[in-house]
Amino acid sequence: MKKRVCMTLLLGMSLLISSVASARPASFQDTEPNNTKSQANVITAHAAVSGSFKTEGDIVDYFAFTAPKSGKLLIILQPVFTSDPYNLHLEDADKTLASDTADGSTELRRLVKLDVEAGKKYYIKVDPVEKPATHYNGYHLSTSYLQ
Ligand SMILES: [Ca+2]
Ligand SMILES: [Ca+2]
Repeated sequence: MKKRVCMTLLLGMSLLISSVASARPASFQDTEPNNTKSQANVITAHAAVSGSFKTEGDIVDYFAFTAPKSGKLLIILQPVFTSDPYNLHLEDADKTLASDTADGSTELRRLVKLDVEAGKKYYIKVDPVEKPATHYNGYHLSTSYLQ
């Protein structure tokens, strides 16, 4: 009985430690130019990004990451203001793998879920519907693995 309590306690503590260690994503601010894949801002697969479209030449924002492990990745794009519609795309070097667009949607939050492969490079494209989007008030992007 005592051993079981001890094991439960130990398991609980290790879960706590691992959740604390992974709870805080690395945070980034989008840096121009990042309008093409080759200019993409490099982020991690567990990141919190704040971005904006303050200048006219800023048409899209690209972020690149390499998947550290295989699994289902969740990407959420949330406009700062509810009046700013965005399209969200997940691409690899050659093609679009998944999209959530503002077309016909009343929901402004964009969400993409996809199985990613360890060691493969992926690109997130944040695409404002209106261009130029200099009147937009920015966005928050987050990436994380689903357990
Ligand atoms: Ca930008
Ligand atoms: Ca940009």
